[in-house]
Amino acid sequence: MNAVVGRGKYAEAAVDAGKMVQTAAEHKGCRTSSNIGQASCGSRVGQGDLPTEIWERVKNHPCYSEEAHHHYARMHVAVAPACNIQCNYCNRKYDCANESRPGVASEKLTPEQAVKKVLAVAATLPQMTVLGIAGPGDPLANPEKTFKTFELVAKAAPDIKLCLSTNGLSLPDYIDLIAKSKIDHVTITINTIDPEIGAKIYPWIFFDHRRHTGIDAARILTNRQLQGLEMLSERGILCKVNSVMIPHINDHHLVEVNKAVKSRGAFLHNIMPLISAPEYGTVFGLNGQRGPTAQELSALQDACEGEINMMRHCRQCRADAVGLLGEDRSAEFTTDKVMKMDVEYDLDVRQAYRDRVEDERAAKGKANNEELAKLAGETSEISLLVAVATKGSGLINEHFGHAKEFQIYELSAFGTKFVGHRRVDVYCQGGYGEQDRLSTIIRGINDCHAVFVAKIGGGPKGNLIKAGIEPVDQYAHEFIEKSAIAWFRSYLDQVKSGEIQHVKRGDASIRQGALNSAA
Ligand code: CLF
Ligand code: SF4
Repeated sequence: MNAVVGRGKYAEAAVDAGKMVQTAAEHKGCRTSSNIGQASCGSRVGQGDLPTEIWERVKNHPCYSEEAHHHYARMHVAVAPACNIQCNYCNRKYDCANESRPGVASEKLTPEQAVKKVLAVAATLPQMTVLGIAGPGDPLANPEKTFKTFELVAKAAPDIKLCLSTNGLSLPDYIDLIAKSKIDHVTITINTIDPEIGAKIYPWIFFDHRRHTGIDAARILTNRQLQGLEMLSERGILCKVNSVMIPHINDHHLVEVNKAVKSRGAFLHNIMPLISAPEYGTVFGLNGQRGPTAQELSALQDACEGEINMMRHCRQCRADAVGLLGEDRSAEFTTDKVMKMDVEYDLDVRQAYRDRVEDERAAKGKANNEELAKLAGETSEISLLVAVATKGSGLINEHFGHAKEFQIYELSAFGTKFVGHRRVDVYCQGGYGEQDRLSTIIRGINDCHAVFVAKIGGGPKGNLIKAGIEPVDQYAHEFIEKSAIAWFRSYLDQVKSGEIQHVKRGDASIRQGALNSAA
């Protein structure tokens, strides 16, 4: 199959690479369900239909594989302060918002400090498998520091994968160096392929020794991004495209972007919500531009889902993030602390840890598949959402009151499908629960039929039941998908027997009655 199909009119004008792109995007059938035999990096349990060579490159990358993000961590080093464009959602006081959320400014590091930090983290967290450079500006606007850091890390820690995130303006100039530096994963932020839309997002770029503005700036940026994507795809470098969803500016247009990047060989598309709180001082924040709701984001991700994998587990992490996605251990690795650490970086210890994780993943896959097999022949069209409190490892292992986020799964006769996460304020405040926070948490997961937790107190349990959300703690410390499927089978049985009545998500009123009588 030829991966270059259906170029859009803007892209047509933008790039003429003249070659067909043979890439990882050629594989088909990307679903994020756990169906046995279902394929792709979205597959919950294995390689599926991904070529072995591609699978080996994504299976331990927490951003490129949703399943891997339960087990493996990434870290960023903030070696790239400068930027060559201006985005209306960015305030330079903070990290690059193309790969992070605003509100935190990273400590800037030299390449030598960065490699010491990488070794310190690698020695402490054997689950850290990927080093990314994602700011705080644009890595390719700081090429010396960026490539020096990658070079030092590749020599000192050869088992760590190298990952780069860029706005794409300088990308075509560095393809050879990226390939030579063994950078295996590149993210390009592409918010539009229409220069008129681009002019509403980018007030200026600095290119070819001068500043460009308006439609001219946006056209140059788009051309360079798409050209860079094609060139990377031709080299077999895995590309993820990030897009910031900006309601009424590029939201509907992102479906076109999705097609354009898919046709150029992108492996994964990550549509992230605009964050535009006024306190961050961005143009969008100050002019009242809102971000999308969780439902709007989810609907757009659904609309784009097809042959290209959609990333739904991005946590918009900071340019010095450390740890599993969703946890932030950067405070343990400040420059002061790292420089004082005696680092023992031991490849064997790290490999032994990964072997243990692989055993756990295999056990999880087997358990999930066995449970899923019990759904075979199920014809119910019911699908519903559940929330899960987890600290990682694919287990239901977090208390309701300690959860900083809930992972959201869709359950249906096809199995489970990870559809996102919802950040929440922690309910438990050292021995007592905050009632206001509980109300906010319940509102945040109100479209879910159940919440799976390792433990939950009587107070929140009662409130959840009143809200029509079933608190489920009987699967504490068991695998998420296996437990969710077991619960779903029992739910279907109750619906079929007339014990409960199924209501569509978001409408908890009827189910509330059923739960109240059960409480
Ligand atoms: Fe970092 Fe980005 Fe590499 Fe991941 S993050 S450079 S691809 S290692 Fe991941 Fe963080 Fe989302 Fe980025 S969750 S913001 S997608
Ligand atoms: Fe800010 Fe990143 Fe945009 Fe540069 S590319 S302006 S650092 S969001």
